[in-house]
Amino acid sequence: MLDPDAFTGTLTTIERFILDEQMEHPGATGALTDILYDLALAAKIIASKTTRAGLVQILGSTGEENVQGEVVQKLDQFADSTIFRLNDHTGRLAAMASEEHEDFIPIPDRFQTGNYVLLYDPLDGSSNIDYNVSIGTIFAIYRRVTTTDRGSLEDCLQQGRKLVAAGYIIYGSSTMMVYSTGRGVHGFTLDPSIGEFLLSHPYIQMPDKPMYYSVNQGYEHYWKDGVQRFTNWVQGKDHNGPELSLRYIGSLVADFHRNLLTGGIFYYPADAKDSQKPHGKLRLLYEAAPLAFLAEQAGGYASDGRQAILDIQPTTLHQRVPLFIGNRSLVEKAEEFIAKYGG
Ligand code: FDP
Repeated sequence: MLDPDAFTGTLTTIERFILDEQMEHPGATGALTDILYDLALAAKIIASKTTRAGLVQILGSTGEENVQGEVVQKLDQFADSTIFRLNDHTGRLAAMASEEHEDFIPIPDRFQTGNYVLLYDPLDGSSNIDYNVSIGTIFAIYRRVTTTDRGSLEDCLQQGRKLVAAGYIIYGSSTMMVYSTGRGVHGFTLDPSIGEFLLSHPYIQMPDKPMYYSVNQGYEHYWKDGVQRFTNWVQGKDHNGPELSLRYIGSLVADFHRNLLTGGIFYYPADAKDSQKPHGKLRLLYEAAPLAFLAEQAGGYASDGRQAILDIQPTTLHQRVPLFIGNRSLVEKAEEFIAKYGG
């Protein structure tokens, strides 16, 4: 593992850092390095639009709905096609899947395929686009499991434990890319004046003492008893609760990012609000699993209330799961309440 202290006082670009990590693996082909570097490039291209969204009149919906029945925003489409177009022809991927597409996305026949699979949520938190609230991109990289033909659905439906790398880009007051290849979580902040991501947060660990709980409490009356009682406990209403303060942006990447740095728990439980979505709103493959990978790498934990998110075997591309993610002690407490009172 790279020495965390080695970065104190240095000016390290994301390219340098990714290459240094690659050199830790003597047999590495460089393909994963190049995928990560292309994602950093996608981040810069998407950030150039999110920061100028009002100016270029790109705000607003296209009027279409995506496969989730949500209104598609123009920036979603832009982010989606940017990531696809940077990755379809490189020969490093066997397949892709995006939250915006119903089926997995094969690599076009005219291009070679490679050993990795990329799953992504191009613009998460998109209901916030028009209101200048932070939004994000989430990505997950697996090794392909099939050996014949070009990539298939099977390559995309992998357990989070098999992740090779995962991360997100947050478009906020600054743009940051945070990722892990299983050797710690590292954050890079974009310096727009030079167009480079610079290492700003090496080896992120969730603080032991959490500050916030984050949940859409407007849906409280749709929750099961276990989630309700857990929330009372977190607030300190119940005996021994930690009395956390509430912060909820409603943009998963932004909520997760804040809690990663401050300590806390984000949850989007199963609720009775929409009978079409009995398992909550968030998607296992595009949201829950990659963030769970980061949480565990940062000393935290993610659960669906009953088992580790990373242990769930996906059965469909757009599968939804309840998500409890953050400090391990808090997530395990949520599991305890759910086991006892349901959730
Ligand atoms: P959005 O609908 O704006 O794209 O999964 C999408 C997501 O946002 C998450 O980013 C966010 O955490 C959640 O949905 C917010 O949902 P609620 O509005 O139901 O709280």
